[in-house]
Formats: sequence, C-alpha cells, structure tokens
Amino acid sequence: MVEIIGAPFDLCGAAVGSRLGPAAVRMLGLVSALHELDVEVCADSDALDMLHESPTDYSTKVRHAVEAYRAVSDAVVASLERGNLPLVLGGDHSLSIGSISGALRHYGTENLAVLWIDAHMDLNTMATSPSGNVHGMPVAALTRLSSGDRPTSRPTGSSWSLAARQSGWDAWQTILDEVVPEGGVRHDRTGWVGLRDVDSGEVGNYQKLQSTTAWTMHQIDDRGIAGVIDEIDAWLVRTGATRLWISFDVDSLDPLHAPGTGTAVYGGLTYREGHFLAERLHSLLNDPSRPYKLAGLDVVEVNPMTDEAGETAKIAKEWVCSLFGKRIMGALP
Ligand SMILES: [Mn+2]
Repeated sequence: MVEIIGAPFDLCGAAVGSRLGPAAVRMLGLVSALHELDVEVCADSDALDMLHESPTDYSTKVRHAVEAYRAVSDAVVASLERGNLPLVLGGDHSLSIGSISGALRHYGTENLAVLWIDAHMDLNTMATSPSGNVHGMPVAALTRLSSGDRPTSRPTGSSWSLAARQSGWDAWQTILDEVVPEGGVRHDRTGWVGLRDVDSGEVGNYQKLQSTTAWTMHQIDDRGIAGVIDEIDAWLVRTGATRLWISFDVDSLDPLHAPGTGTAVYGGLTYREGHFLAERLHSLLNDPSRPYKLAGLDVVEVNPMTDEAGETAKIAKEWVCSLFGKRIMGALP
C-alpha cells in the first residue's frame, strides 16, 4: 500500500515556496486519483511541521535541514517496516537525502538502485557548490562524496561568507556521519535521466564516481525516450539491485508544462516523454520477469508560489498516476 509522507520543507532550494508543494498536490486529489487506479493509500501525513517563517541565516537553515532529513528518513523506515511503499512529497530536492537514507537503512546498500529524474545532477558538495543550496547536493551526499577540509578562508569571487561555508561544512559532516548510512548509494547503482544543466564542479564530481550512468536530454533526442528506457532497464538488470528508488524532480519536465519550480531549464521532457517514462516504468516495475521492484519515490520541487494556475502541481500528480498505472488515453479494446 502507498503511504504518502509530506515533507513541507524548502530552506535548501533556490527560493521558498516548495514547502507548499505537498498541500497543492494533495489538494488536486492525489489520494482519490490513486484510489481510482485501485492503488490503496493507507496513510497521508507529514514527517515534519511546516515552518511559518523563513530564516535567512545560513547556519539556521542547514540546522533545520539536517533535522528535516532525519525526520524524513525515520518516516520512510517506519513506512517500509509496515510493508508500505513510501511516496515522499517535497519540498526541495535536498529532502531526498532523508528519504533515500531511510530506504538504504531498510533495504541495505547492496539492494538499492536510485533513478534520479532531473534537469540537474544535484551532485555538488559544499566544496564545489556555487550557491550553497543543498538541493543541488543530495546525490553527492548519498554517494558519500567528501566536501574536503573545513574551510578557513573565503575563496575569491565567492558569494558565501566564511561563517556560512563553515556551517555548511559542519552540516555536511553531520549528514555523512549521522544521516546517510555507511556505504551510501552505490555509485554503479546511481542513474540520472533528463539532464541538461550540469555545472563544472558537478562534472568533476561525476568523474570521481565510478560507473554511474547518465542519460542527458541529448541522448533522449538521439535515441528517443523509448530507447533510453530500454537502456535504463538493461542498466537496472545489470546492477543486480532488487529495489529501485525513483527521485522525480518536476524540473525534469520542460518549463512549458512545469513552470512552478525553483530552477527551471528549457529543453526538458515533453508532456508525452514525461508520461511515457512513467508508464513504461510502471510496466517494468510490475513485470514479474524483472528482478527489481519499486522501493518508493520522491516528488519534489513543486513550488505553488511561482506556479501558473496550479499547472505544475497538476502535472506532478498526473505523473504519479502514470507511474501507478494510469494510461492517459485509456485502454482501447
Ligand atoms: Mn533536483
């Protein structure tokens, strides 16, 4: 049974507002839409309280963030122990540090693969991030990349203060020591799809990882979404993973369809490419001949504050429905 876990937290995104994402997606009838697909939803609650204010001090933000990751991780572990399938509604993408850590705690590093559906790699560390926004770093945390030595000076040209850099570094250590389990997500079981905005620090970090796999928009253009999905399936079989966590950032979709998100980039998945990906993943995840099953998923970065008439929340809800078996055109005889 699906267990919805709201994570109304956004202090690590580009702008505040995605803390309202879970409310918007729920308000559009996610639970009843899943019921219509004969998917049982057994619980729908939040893992943490929504802050009513937005602290601007960096050390306060990361302190709240680490608490949010712990709370989401615990909620995911509790859900998996009950035999449920957690659906985590964000919030900014840094929350996946919590959700996927929870899945790692339950399933173990040997069993879990992660598919990161996103315009961005989210692979910066505190050492390479241009912004300090942790929503650009979750994959680096989950694959346990180091942020280097604790900074003692402010690099030239950086907009971060030294105090902020140090509190970021301290938070990173806490995340690696106390949130992400030993082993983390195995590098060869980390895959991205939909990439089109990767910065130079991330390219350097990507080169440090071994055997990770990325399908950029260029490859989707080249091989078609169906061809890329076949490659994702072959990759998952090759990894030997028995469980897949899907982390869906709504900015993977083109901003024509999903304008209400923190870091929109043109040239994303079209409406049909996005749904086709979800529909095919549904078929694969429910195919008894496939060795992997769904562990859980994140749906993140829906920001109702910058959305256009709820379009982004709507497509996020529809995407989840496609992943759980909906066919947009219905089933023809
Ligand atoms: Mn992301």
